[in-house]
Amino acid sequence: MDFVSDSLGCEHMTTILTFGTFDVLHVGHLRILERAASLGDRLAVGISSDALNFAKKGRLPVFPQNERMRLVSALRCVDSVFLEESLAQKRDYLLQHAADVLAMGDDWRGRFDEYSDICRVVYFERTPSVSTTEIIEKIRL
Ligand code: C2G
Repeated sequence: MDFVSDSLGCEHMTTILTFGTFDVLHVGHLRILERAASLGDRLAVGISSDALNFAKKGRLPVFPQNERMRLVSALRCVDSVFLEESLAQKRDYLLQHAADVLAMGDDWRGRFDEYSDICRVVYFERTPSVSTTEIIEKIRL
């Protein structure tokens, strides 16, 4: 258990938040979720909606949002999942979940530093040699 003290000196459970599409779930996804979970007591995961993905990447994910949410929420290291509908709402999501830590892969390094006024921001090294895009290409061949 990892407790932190609030301004009154009371201890509370630490909440970690992370975000991602988690399409075609693979070991790189599992590793970042496990490392994020190890930073505190509870891990909540914002799963990018299908619409957000379409806006960001110009294509829909292979697995629809409800299936991606079910898969991620079934992992032992994950306590809860919610739908991330807009990148611009990140601050609201962090506040709603009372996040102590925001954890992301280092492909996002620096991009979320602006939230360090409300939580600790941690970037983990991406797992090399595995990506959803490469898996999709391999299956297509
Ligand atoms: N990841 C990793 N190693 C890989 C692949 C992914 O550590 N080989 C991490 C990414 O760095 C990210 C998380 O797994 O932190 C989810 O990756 P994606 O599903 O690709 O997420 P993305 O589409 O980048 O969405 O608001 C932020 C977005 O929702 C992130």
